[in-house]
Amino acid sequence: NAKLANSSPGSSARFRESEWDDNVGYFINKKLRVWCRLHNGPWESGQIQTTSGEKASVLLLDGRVVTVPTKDLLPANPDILEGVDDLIELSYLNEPSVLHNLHYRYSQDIVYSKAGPVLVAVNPFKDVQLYGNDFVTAYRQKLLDSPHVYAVADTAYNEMMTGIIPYLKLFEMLAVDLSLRLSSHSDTMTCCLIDSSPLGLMLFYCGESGAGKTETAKIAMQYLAALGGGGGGIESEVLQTSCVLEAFGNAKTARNDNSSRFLAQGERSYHIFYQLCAGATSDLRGRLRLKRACDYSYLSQSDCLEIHDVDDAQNFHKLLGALNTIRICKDDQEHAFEMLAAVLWLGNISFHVIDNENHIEVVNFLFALYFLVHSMSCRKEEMEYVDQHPAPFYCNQFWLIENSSAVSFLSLAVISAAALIGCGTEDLMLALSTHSIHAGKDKVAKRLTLQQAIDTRDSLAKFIYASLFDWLVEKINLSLVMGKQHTGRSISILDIYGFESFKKNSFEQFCINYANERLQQHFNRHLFKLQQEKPLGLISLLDEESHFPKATDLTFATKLKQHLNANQCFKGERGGAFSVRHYAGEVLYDTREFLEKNRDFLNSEIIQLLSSCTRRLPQLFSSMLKQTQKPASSSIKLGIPACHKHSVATKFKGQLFKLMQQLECTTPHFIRCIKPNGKQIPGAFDKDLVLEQLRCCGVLEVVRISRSGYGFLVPENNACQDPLSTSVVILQQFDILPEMYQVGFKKLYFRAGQIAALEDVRKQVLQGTLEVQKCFRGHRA
Ligand code: AOV
Ligand code: MG
Repeated sequence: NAKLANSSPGSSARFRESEWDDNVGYFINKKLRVWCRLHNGPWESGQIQTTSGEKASVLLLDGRVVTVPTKDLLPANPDILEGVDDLIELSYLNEPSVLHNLHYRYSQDIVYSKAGPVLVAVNPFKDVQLYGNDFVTAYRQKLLDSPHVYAVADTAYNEMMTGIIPYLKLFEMLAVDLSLRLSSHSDTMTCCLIDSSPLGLMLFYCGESGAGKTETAKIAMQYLAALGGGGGGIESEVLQTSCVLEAFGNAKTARNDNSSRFLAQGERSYHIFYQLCAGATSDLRGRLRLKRACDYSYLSQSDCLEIHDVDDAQNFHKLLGALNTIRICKDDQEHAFEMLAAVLWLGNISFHVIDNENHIEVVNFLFALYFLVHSMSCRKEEMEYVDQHPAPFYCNQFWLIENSSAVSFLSLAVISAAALIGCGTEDLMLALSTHSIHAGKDKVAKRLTLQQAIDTRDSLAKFIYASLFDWLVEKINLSLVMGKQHTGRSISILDIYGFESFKKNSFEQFCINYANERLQQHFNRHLFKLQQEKPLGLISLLDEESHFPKATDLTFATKLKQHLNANQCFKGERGGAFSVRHYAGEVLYDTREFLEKNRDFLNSEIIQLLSSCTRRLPQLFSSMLKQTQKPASSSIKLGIPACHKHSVATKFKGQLFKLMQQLECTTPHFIRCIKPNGKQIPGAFDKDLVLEQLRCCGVLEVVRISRSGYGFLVPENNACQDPLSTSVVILQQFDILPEMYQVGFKKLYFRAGQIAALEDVRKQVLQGTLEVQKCFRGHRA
């Protein structure tokens, strides 16, 4: 067993430092390569020329000779190890060596490497010649064995087919993250996991935003689809699902043009909105009353309507193709588009304040227009409506008359939204502008304030979109399994949003990073047997505060400080901010809008409205809601009788909990995606950025641990030169009785059960080492 007491220099990372000290002389004599750091700058490759005391003179690759303290030298790997497939094959596992190996491979377009059991994928940001049928065949027939997503998918597939673990359904679960920006006033994130029963096996992608998780997941799907026969069957349907899910679930962000969400200035909402606006046929446009993307306030406010090199219209046609392939019928497609158009039109509904208590009514320009154009023929109530409005309101109308395209779409907002969801214009306006209060036995309608009305409108839009997504996912899953024979086995692919840390971080980043934190914990537990870290409890505090009517973002910030300041990972900051030390780094969050984004309650008027709608989907959505809904007294406190959906964070946490449970009963295969530069460009390899990611996600630890074998279990002074003697020393050290093993020429033979005992000790020792490393990391951070 090569792992057992490997005696080559530097074989155990724990002894690296001391071995290096012993070996400096060796490196000098042999003129071997070293890593050398000048003034704490980047590590450079060189050769030691001479040493004197604590200093060494080093010949760098570019011909310079520099003098550096020996503490700024590290051993470099011999040329023969240049670009090895698996990082654990390196003799020296110091950071510059690991980085160099990845960089060396990357510069030759070899984007995959192994780190023990983990596949490391470095995003090429360009097409690399590593995919396609020839590669699939080569990996399937084991003609190629270099690290690749195909290889991981192949292992997973073989495990599934040989039935090592009970699998349930093929492609049953795809995890899709979904968040939604609809207006600058209240954006909220929902997370949606495609539901499934317990699973067997999972390909598990992690990495920062833009690191390549989604692309890599798709590549794995391609491989699995090709194994399944390729042509026409469920396999190609499965591939088409990503086109649909991405259209509805992904957006352009600052970090990634195809990220699974939206955000601020320069970012977009979900692709599907732009695709629909750009690609719908004139027939469909007519039926949906559709305008251009720039005419919709939900889409136009972030000043970003197009993505470089992306043709939304063309993608819409691809989407239609995909929907057909996965047998979403034309009727259902039309229903879905109606809901999308309704969401867009809802965003254009505006309100104007009618009294000094900030009460509003819905702006319906059509009345004013009628009045101005057909003043003689307008109805009595329209006359009254116009009469009641203050002068500034009229000025706007005149402007609108001149600008006729603006007139037509603004006046159409309420009417179009109402027509698309299938309710009366008046009913929609009423539901958006009033709520009823019980006064004794009677119900009295009371006007909403401007903020309440905006929140109501946006939460309706978000509810429609989120329900649409759930519905679509269910349709896809149903369609995929329909008429298919079940093997009862499955491979699942989990692709989530990556860790994010921006200049300004809000509730969305908190949820995203929280999810990543939980998944990282799973990784740690699985590979390092680390205990779960104690949760912060921040979400419970957020929920408590969200239910409290007088709470503000500042009271929330204060509450956090009061309750969490003792926690090492938490720090209260000035101006209502706080920071959390995540596994991937410290993130500063701004509490502004946390409460509002978390609430996301649906007004009971709105639910009533939806259930009275004549179109099929709104009805369905409201009945879906009623099934999950619990009456809660706390929501009454908000001022509007709200139907208590769970708070966003609680819902999110619940979904994550369910996911974690599912993860626990699977055999995971981890794929770590690495972003080589922050500019999304090919060729650039920012070593610091890469190192940070390797460190944060535990890849370096995995390498060291996978490589460590059992050698480190013996105290250094007991170490023998030859592997077999060292092995025997280890066994004696841990009281493995001589009758329990036999020593061969090259191998040790154990009686049943003995290796497990040894393995336990190894894990315990490693765990101790890791805890120390973690503490160290924490301090540095
Ligand atoms: P993510 O899933 O990790 O981010 P993506 O998978 O969307 O990131 O990758 C971002 C971009 O990197 C893609 O749009 C491609 O341009 C490029 N890319 C990634 N992998 C490859 C590859 N193997 N070959 C070529 N190009 C690639 V996020 O969902 O934002 O966390 O939320
Ligand atoms: Mg993604």
